[in-house]
Amino acid sequence: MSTPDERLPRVAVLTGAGISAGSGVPTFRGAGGLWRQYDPQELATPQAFARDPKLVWEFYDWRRQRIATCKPNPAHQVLVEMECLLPDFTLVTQNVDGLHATAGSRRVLLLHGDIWTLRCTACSFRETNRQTPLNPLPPRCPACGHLLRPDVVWFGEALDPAVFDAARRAFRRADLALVIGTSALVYPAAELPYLTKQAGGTILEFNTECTPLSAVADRLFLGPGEETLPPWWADFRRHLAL
Ligand code: BJW
Ligand code: ZN
Repeated sequence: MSTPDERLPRVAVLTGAGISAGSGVPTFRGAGGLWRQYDPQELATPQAFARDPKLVWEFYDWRRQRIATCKPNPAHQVLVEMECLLPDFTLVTQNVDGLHATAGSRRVLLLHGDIWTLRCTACSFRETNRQTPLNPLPPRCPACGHLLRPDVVWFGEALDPAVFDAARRAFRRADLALVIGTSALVYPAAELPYLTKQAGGTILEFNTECTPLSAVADRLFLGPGEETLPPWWADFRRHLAL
C-alpha cells in the first residue's frame, strides 16, 4: 500500500535574479542590469575587489539599499506553499537578496551566498546585519582591522561544496525541476536542471525570455514568474489533490 507521501512528486527548484525582478530587485544581465557605467558582472570578481574595494562596496551598498525596500512577490509565495505541502522539496537559489527567507521559505540552499552577511578577508570574523547605508566604505573588521567583504561568491571562487552537493542530490532525485528567472549561463548552478533531465525527470522553465536551457526544458512558461507561477501551481496542486 502506498503512503500519501509516495504519490507526491519530488521537486527541486532553481531560482535566479528574475524571480526577484517583480519585487524591484535589478537583474544582472539584460536591460536595466547596469549600475552607473559599470557592468555588474565585472564588479562581482575578486580582481575588482582587490583593485578597488571602495567601488565594489559602493555597488553592494547600493544593492543592499535597493533590496532593503523590496518585498517578496507571488512567485516567492508559491515556493513557500510548495515547501509546506511537498515532503520532498528543495529550493536552491543563486540570489543573495534574502527574499525567499523573508517570504517564509525555511530551508533555502544559497549557492552564491548572502548580501546581508559581511566577512573578514583576513580572519574568521563574520556578521549578518541589515544596516543601510554602510558607513564608512569599505567597512573594516572590528576584530583585526582588515577589509570586510560581502559573503557572496564571485566569479572564479568556489561554491560551498556541502551546499552544492546537497543541491546536486536534490536535482538528481527530483521528478520535477522548476527553473525560475535565471539566464542559465552561470556555472556550476546552470548544470543542476540537466541532472534531473538525465535521471528521467521533467524540467519546467519560467522566464520572460528563452535561455540555453529552453531547448531541453519540457515546457517554457514565457512571462514574468510572478504571473506565470501562481496559476501553474494552482493547477498542479489541484491535480495532486493537495
Ligand atoms: C525573469 C523576469 C521575471 C527577468 N520573471 N524571469 C565557461 C564555461 C563554464 C563556466 C565558466 C566558463 N568560464 C568561466 C566559468 C566559470 C564561471 C561562469 O559560469 N562563467 C560564465 C558566465 C561563463 N563560474 C564561476 O566562476 C563560479 N565558480 C566556479 O566555477 O568556481 C570554480 C572553482 C572551483 C574550485 C576552486 C576555485 C574555483 C562562481 C560563479 C559565481 C557567480 N556569482 C554571481 C555574483 C554573486 C554575488 C552578487 O549577487 O553580487 O552570481 S554573478 C551573477 O550571476 C550572480 C547570479 O547569481 C548569477 C546568475 O545570474 P542569474 O540569476 O541567472 O541572473 P541574470 O540577470 O543573468 O538573469 C535573469 C533572468 O531572469 C533572465 O533570463 C531574464 O530573462 C529573467 N527574468 N525578469 C521571470 N519577472
Ligand atoms: Zn578580521
